[in-house]
Amino acid sequence: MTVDLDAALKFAISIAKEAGQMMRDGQARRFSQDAKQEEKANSVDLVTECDQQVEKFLVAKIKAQYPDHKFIGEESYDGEQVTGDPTWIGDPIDGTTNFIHGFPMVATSIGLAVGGVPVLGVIYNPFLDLLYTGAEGRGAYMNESIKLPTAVRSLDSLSEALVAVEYGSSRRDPALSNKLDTFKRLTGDKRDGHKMVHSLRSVGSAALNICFVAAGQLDAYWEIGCWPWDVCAGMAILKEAGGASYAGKITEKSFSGEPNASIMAGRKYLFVRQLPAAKGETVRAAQAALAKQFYDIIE
Ligand code: 2AM
Ligand code: CA
Ligand code: CA
Ligand code: CA
Repeated sequence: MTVDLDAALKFAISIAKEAGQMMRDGQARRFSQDAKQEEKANSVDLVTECDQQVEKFLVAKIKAQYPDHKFIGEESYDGEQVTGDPTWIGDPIDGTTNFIHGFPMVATSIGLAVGGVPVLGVIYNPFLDLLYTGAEGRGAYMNESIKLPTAVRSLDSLSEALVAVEYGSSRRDPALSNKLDTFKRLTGDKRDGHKMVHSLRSVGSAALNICFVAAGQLDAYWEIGCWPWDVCAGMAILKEAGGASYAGKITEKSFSGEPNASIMAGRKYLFVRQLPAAKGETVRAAQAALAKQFYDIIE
């Protein structure tokens, strides 16, 4: 089944904008009613009525436009696997905790995978009116006019990097301690044997983190625990912006050949931005070298 990506992109942008309006309205309504949210797995894994409304809206629009395509989304997920069929993979609200608090790092994320590979992504932050898009062979853009990446500086070592991380919704030890240990190894002083990256950022939206890496505004994003709806759209955008996605269990082989692995490779991810090709080295090799420095710290 072939998909007209130009038409699909136009369609995805239009439903993302509509979803954005639902999110602005939903947030205003929540604040005026002092609405409460539901807890899923625990008291930091939250969902609102708006998450569910937006997902229902996306499903209905996609089913009407593409009756032969599949859909996987966070709020209706029931164990579906990503197959080779055209599959829309969406997160109605990425950054639900931010949405609840009114912190404006919130987005709707709409991706399309064909053959198990993300080929199209639309990520819209309605609170800052930021739209990130990408489709295979067509480049990646911010607000439909600014081509990504906007900034490509050299980056000789991970210690020069600005890196996104998140705390996730599982706060149990030893998983949390392991994560915090990694944060320490990344940020700690060189004299104590740590990497001393420029800093870590935790803005609370996986989709937006990947967009910032695609734009070159962040150097890398490391995550454990992502689901396909957190990364599908972002991976399509990042690939078109010349960035690299490393997914799943990392072995030496992960750093050879093409990155941008399958979205079901596992729940660990590392995203690296576009880099300038230096001294006869390819961009891919430079990105792999940076990823390797990362994995020497975290694996
Ligand atoms: P959500 O808002 O759609 O739930 C902040 O923690 C970011 O990580 C958000 O993008 C959030 O998505 C996502 N997230 C939620 N639970 C997670 C988990 N267990 N592991 C990794 N990311 C998670
Ligand atoms: Ca969630
Ligand atoms: Ca999410
Ligand atoms: Ca979500």
